[in-house]
Amino acid sequence: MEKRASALDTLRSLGVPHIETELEEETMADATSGKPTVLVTRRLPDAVHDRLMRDYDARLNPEDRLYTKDALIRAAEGADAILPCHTEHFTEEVFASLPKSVRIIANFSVGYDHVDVAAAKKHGVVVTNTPEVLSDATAETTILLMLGAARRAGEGERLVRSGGWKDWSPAFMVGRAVTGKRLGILGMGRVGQAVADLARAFRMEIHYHNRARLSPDKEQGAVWHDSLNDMLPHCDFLSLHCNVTEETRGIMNAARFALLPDGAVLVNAARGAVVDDDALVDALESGKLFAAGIDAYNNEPNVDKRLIALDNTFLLPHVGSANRETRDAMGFRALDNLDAFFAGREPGDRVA
Ligand code: 8YV
Repeated sequence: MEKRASALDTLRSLGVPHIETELEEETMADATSGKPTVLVTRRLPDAVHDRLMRDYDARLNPEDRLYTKDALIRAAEGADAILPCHTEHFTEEVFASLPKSVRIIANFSVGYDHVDVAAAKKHGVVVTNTPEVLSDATAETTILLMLGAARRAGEGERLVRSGGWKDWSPAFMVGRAVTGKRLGILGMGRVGQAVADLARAFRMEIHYHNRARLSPDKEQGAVWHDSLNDMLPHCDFLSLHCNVTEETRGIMNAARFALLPDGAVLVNAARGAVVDDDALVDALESGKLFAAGIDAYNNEPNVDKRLIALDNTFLLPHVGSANRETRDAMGFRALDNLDAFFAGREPGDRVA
C-alpha cells in the first residue's frame, strides 16, 4: 500500500495526466511487478488490451486524449517501452528528452513517418511497425474512396441528409464509371498490390510506378512505369500508396497533376504529406481532377478548409484500417514485437 502511494505521488509530481482516474490500479502495477512497463498512448481494442494487461505493466490513457509532447515525455518516465500510434511524433527533440529507460517504440501502425528513424538509431531506441495485417482493410478503404469520389457519394449523402433532394432526372448527380478504367498505383507494396487485386474485379487496367518492377506473379499483367511522370498520363484514377520519404513528400505537385488526363480521380489512403494541398485544390477547382477521395491529410485532423468546401471531394477521417479484425491484428502484432524484444529476440517488424 505504501509502495502504491509513493508510486502515485511520483507520477503526480511528474505531471503524468489521467492519474486521478480509475486507471490508478493499473498504473500502479508497474511499481509492483517484474514485468516490463509499457506506456500505451491511445486506447487499444479490448482483446489487445487484455493481452497487454496479462503480460505487461501498462500505463494507459483511458480518456484516449492526445498527449502533448511534454506530457508524453513525462508519462514515459521509468517506462521500458512505448506503444504509440501515428498520432504521436517522435522527433530528434523528443528522443533527446525521452527517459533512457525507454528502449523500444512498438508502433500500432504500418506507417512510421511520425518517427525520426535516424534519431531513434542515434539514441539506441528500437522501432517496430505493423505491416501486412492492415493491407486488405486499407485496400477496401481505397476502393470505397475511389467509388465514393467517382460516383459523388459524399455529395449525394449530404443532399439526402439535408432534405435538399427534390427531383430526379437523367442529368441528376452523374458521376464517372470505375469499371474498365485505367488505375495508376503509386507504390506497389503490400497495400498497392491488394488494391490492384480488388480493382481487377472492376476490370480496371492496372498501371504502377514503384522503384523496382515486381515479379510477373505479383504483377499479374499490371503495367510497370519506371518513372511516375510517364505513368500519370495513363491514369483515369490515381491511387497513392507510397511511404513518406524525402523523395515522396509533396510528390503530387502542380506539374504532376497537369500530367494526368483531364477529369482524373485522385485517391489518397496513404499519407497527406505526399500531396501538395495547394496543387490539389487548384486541380479540383479547375476541373482538371473530376474528384478526390481522401482518407489521409496534411496536418490531421485539421483538414484544409478548402478541401472541405469543395463538392468534388469525398472525405474520410483516416479510417483506412478501422475494422475490428484489423485493429486487433495490428495490436497483436505490436505486442508480438514487444514480446520478442523483451525475450531477447529480434522483433519481426523492426524498422530501426
Ligand atoms: C492506422 C495507418 O490506423 O497504420 C497506418 O500507418 O495509417 C492507419 O491505418 C494508424 O496509423 C494507427 O496509428
